[in-house]
Order: sequence, then structure tokens, then C-alpha cells
Amino acid sequence: MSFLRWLAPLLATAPLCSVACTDNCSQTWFPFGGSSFLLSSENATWYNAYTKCHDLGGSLASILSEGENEFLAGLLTICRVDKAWIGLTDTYHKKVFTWIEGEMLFWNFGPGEPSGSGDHASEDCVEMRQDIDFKWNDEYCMEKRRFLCRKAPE
Ligand SMILES: [Ca+2]
Repeated sequence: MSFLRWLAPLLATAPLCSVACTDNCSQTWFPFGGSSFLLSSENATWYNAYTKCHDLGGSLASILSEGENEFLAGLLTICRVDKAWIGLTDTYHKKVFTWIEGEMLFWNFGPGEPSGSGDHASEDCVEMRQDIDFKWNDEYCMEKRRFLCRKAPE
């Protein structure tokens, strides 16, 4: 998965985000595949991120395809954010991960993840992380992270 492959779909969107930018990338809805995605400029717990995405007119982001995962990986890379909450949790059905919105069409947990059992039993909320090639990790929900929101077509 090359950097350019992540970059291409972003550069096809407007407003353009320069490679050097940091803050300009966030708090902007970027269209992709008929939906729009936003990377927050602030850190929040998973639950607060859930609320804030609703306040922004969307929901904590579901990722339903490899293409969407690559697009969001590109956004995090350009904005130099190494991890962000997404809308996946097993809070409601223990050990069954479900999206806030959308069906479980695409499974992209990193090696050894989800690890939410035994010593890690309280890891119920999911982030995507740069250090595992933008795959997913279940994490303690009260950790504060940037977060990704998704808005369906109008
Ligand atoms: Ca984990």
C-alpha cells in the first residue's frame, strides 16, 4: 500500500489539502464514494466522539471497504495523525463488533486484534492506527483520540 495510492483519492477531492498542512486537513468534510468523511481537530473519548460526530451532522465513521480504509489512511497520513477513533464497538454486544451505522462488510483488524479479552477485557472501542498499517485495534474507550466522522449522501 503506497503513500501515493492513499494520496490520489484525496487530491481528487476539494478543497485540496496540501501535503504540508496539519490543521487545514481537519474539520473539513471530504467526499469519497458518495459519502463524506471528516477528521476531527480535537481529541475526545470514544463516547464523546460519538456525540460530536452527531453534532456535526454525521456519525462516528464506519469503514465498509478497503477503498474507504485507504482513503482514510491517506487523510490521517497527510494530517500527521497516527490514530483515530472509528464507529466500531463491542460495547453493546460483547465480543461482537458492530458499526454505529452499516453492516460488517469489511474486517480489517491488525495482527492479534481485537485483543479485548483477558487482561484487555475493557478494550471495547476501535481505532485505526498508523503503526499497524492503518488496520484496526480495539482500545479502552476512555482514551482520547482524534476521530473520524462519516456523513451519508444528502
Ligand atoms: Ca487491542
